[in-house]
Amino acid sequence: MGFLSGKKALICGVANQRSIAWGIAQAMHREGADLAFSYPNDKLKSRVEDLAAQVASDIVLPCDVSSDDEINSLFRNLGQCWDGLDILVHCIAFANREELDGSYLDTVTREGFALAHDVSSYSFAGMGKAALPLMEGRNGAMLTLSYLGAVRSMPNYNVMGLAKASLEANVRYMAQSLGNRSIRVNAISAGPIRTLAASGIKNFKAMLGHFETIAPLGRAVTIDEVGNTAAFLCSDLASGITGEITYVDAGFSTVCLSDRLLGKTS
Ligand code: NAD
Ligand code: 0WE
Repeated sequence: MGFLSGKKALICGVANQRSIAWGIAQAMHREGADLAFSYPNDKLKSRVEDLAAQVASDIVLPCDVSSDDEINSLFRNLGQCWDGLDILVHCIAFANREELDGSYLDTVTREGFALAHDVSSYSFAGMGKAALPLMEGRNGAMLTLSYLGAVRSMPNYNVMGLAKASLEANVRYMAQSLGNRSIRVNAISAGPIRTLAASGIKNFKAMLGHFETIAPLGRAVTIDEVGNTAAFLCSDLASGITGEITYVDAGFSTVCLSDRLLGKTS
């Protein structure tokens, strides 16, 4: 019996089989959870339906998180399928592409700042709020995905870094807000992974190479590794953990100087 058996999880942010959300869905399915999925627009609907079928799910509902109406109808629709929800997984981020290329002050705009924070940070609180009636009284868990650019400056990550800083603060405030209802709220800060959101990012290959040089494990992380940690954090095995940012980054964020840069090979 898996450590998530009997749990119902909503996974938001699957775009394709490379999505981090898909790694999370597979791990949660393996551990016995029942799954539902959301998709943001008609273009992605059939792809998400096909992936959902692979993990025995036929609950696939629309939700563009930039709309309160869509967030509210997502949970109204989910309530027609399930009588409760144990796990909410948020793997959603967006900033204007032009603002992820160039120096921060050259690229940031008032509108782009608001959009990045709205879709990538507020939406977690907005979904948490709307999910609450279904999650009450079940020792539930919410999880989101962050990146080291939240707490360190990073070329080109720019306004997304600020949005991730806000998202990480959201994790702490949501954890405080929901603690007395026994709902836990956490984030995983993942190392760089080649996904749709990383495609077309300037110098991504060079960044991955640098990452592999510095990270103690000497390699990138996989969506399966993020998925396993996500499954743990959302399970009763992690009942004492809330408000936390857990790094799944092959140790990258813990390093000051790497052996490999001093020419050592072992
Ligand atoms: P991805 O492109 O597969 O997933 C991003 C998802 O966000 C997509 O499914 C997209 O449909 C969804 N999305 C964007 N705008 C939306 C909106 N308005 N409404 C609803 N959904 C919307 O890429 P990914 O890398 O799996 O990204 C998932 C999460 O992981 C993001 O929060 C990202 O910031 C984070 N992350 C990614 C990396 C990486 O290197 N790939 C590293 C750390 C954290
Ligand atoms: O969070 C992210 C990327 C999120 C993202 C990606 C895109 C590309 C397409 C948000 N909005 C958009 N908008 C688009 O139009 N990551 C952690 C991956 C990532 O993105 C970077 C990185 C890394 C790592 C951008 C610049 C530098 C590093």
